[in-house]
Amino acid sequence: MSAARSSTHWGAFSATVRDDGTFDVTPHPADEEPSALLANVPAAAGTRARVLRPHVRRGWWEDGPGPDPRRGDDVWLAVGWEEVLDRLAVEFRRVLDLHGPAGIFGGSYGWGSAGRFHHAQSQVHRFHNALGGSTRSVTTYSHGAAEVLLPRVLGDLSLLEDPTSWSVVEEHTDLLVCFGGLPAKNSAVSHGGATRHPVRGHLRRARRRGARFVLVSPLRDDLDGELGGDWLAPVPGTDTALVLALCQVLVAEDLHDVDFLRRCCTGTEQFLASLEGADDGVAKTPEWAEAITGVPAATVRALARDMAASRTLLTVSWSLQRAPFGEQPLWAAIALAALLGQIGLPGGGIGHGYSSTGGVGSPMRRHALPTLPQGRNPVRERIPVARIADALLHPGEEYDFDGSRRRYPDLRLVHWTGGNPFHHHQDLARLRRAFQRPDTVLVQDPFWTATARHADVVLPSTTPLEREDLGAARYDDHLHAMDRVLEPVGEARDDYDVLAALAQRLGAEEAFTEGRTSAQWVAHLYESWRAGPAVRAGVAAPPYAQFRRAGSLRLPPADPVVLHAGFRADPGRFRLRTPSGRIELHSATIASFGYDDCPGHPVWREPEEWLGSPVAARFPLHLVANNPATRLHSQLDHGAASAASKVRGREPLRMHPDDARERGLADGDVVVVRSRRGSCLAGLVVSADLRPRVVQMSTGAWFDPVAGAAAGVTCGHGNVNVLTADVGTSRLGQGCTGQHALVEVEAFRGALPAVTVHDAPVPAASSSPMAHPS
Ligand code: PGD
Repeated sequence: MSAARSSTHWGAFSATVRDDGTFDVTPHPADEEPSALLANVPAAAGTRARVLRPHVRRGWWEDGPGPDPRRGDDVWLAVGWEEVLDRLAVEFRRVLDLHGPAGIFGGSYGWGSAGRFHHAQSQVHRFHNALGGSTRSVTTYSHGAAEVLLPRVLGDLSLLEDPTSWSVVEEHTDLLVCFGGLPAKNSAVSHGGATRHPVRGHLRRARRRGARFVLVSPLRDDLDGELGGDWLAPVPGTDTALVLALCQVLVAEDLHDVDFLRRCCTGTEQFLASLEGADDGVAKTPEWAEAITGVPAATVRALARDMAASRTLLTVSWSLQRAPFGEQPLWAAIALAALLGQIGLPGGGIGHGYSSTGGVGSPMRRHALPTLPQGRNPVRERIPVARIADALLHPGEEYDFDGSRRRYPDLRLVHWTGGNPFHHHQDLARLRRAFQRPDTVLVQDPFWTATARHADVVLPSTTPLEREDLGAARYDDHLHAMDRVLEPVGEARDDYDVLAALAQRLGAEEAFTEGRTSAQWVAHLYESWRAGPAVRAGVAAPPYAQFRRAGSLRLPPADPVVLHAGFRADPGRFRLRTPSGRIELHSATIASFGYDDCPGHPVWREPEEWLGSPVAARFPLHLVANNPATRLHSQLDHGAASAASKVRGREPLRMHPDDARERGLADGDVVVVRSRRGSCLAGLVVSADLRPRVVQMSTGAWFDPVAGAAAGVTCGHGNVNVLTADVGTSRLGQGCTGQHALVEVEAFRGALPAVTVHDAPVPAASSSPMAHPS
């Protein structure tokens, strides 16, 4: 038996490792609400789903690089490390010589694992920069639309990154109106790590003080039942109409804060005129909204009055902007908060992403954390992250983004490390076609993810359990020494060592490694931090050896935030970084772009797929494809907590009892879910916690086209992204719209195929002369 400590995006823990390599996980003692996801961690130690050796796709290995329709559907050969690294070095050199560094796609988007040095994306970016750079992506799948909108409207990302602190909300807010709720499952996770999970505690104490909660979501469990909130369940995708009607009531009943609007906002006149129908002749009254949202007009009026009479905080979850026209609900809610005039008051105003992740609402630490320097990327080419399939399918084609007209680059070598686009992207059948276009796809991952299965070369990575690192995150109050809990599984290597070996073959070893081993790098990052940012922040950090022995270091608390308090008090002195220096309810800049899908002020636009659209005649159920409660994205889908949630091995799909009855379906049935783009199997869970005609299925079940082919569907396991559409939020933000799709559900009849995707694909029994038998 041995003991070790480590950290994940969903919590820090200590592990007791038995002699046979199995282990138990004990949450960090400071954690008042440890995440259930910790139960998945031991699965990382087993060999199931692990890539045990380097593998190549036969077509690539034998026929050389090039677009290939067999990619994703070819034979795997297990090969040796040295020969595969040699071949990869030749391919990197070929692409660099013929197409330049812009021909390499190194966006490599993904959450990877916690850990400051072994952070996969930082590693791959540093490696590419040592070679001359690569094409990257901008913005995120989490909040792509918000990242583009907020700087235009509020001047920066503080609403997203550092809104008013939970401790202030707990003490001051009387009414929390939560668009998209405050889902506890999401606050369990925080990028980089979360030693403590304080959100539930803050909410409980606010409730005990007498705060009232209003949940606005098609799903009742987007707010903890113990908070006793009122539940408004608008038709999915119609929140903007609801918010505009709330604004209209405030103005019509003279409840809006004229002084705040005059001092702190611009574009008020245009926005108020649009509420009365200046754009389209239609006043945005509660009756107008009722016909769209299904929320009674009287409820809207009562809520608007309550908001004006209370210290009110609006919260808008990230999920709301992960849908067509996703900029609109957020912008409309900012306008509503401005009309209420409480922005900058303790516990009033608006926040974006409270409980969309655990960190938001904990004051962000200002000082730098230990960070691997990435060098400089001379390639200026950047694509919006969720436009990857378009870029691969349409090189050279023009597109719009945030006011500029751009052209997709010609990507020849795709290198993905620490992310899983066949989990996070939409319309996976289209992504499959896109992945057949480049010359080479290289994936480094510990697991046989669907992305690995669509690669030419798969290199086995260690998991954080198999390496030493530093754990830290900008909202967390601890710096952790992450121990090596286990020996590497199979032939897995650290991403750093793999990239160093490739860099050496490409003449860039010194630039990439600076002569350090990974252990030396971890110590170096810590000591550089200790001597610089830690000193400036007044952190008394011990020398590295002492820190490692202690296991963790408590960081001093950051001061609670009341967002925009200074601006509110003196908008002339604390100007926002918008063109007007104020909150832009109408943005002349956005209006000047001439985008009909994102005009100059917040508007309601009908998405192509919603319950009021013609598509609903064939696909009459609205799917909410949200983030999962039982795993992080697709990570450790075969772990105990995730596996326990499956229904007959399929990803659960929740449906209202009325809709199940209408279709003759019962709890526990295996069903087929179809959209205009694809179909998958799912396991039915009947629940009254949804609005009728809404179904819910989480992301992250591994894409299983093999089981799908046997069942006559696109995925036999239940990856929702075979159903969702690959379109951007608008020409402004081009964000991910994976949250919503229209679907129909029916009983699955026939022999149920086994889910194959959690087991490694079988390498060819007899491989080419170059390949090693597995
Ligand atoms: P993960 O499953 O976290 O998903 O998408 P993301 O790609 O981040 O993928 C991380 C991968 O990194 C895993 O395959 C894991 O094995 C691998 N990995 C972990 N550690 C290491 C390491 O050390 N080295 C290497 N090489 N690999 C490692 C998440 C994305 O999905 C996000 S952030 C959001 S918010 C989106 N949400 C939705 C949504 O709401 N609805 C839909 N339909 N789709 C979404 N997709 C998006």
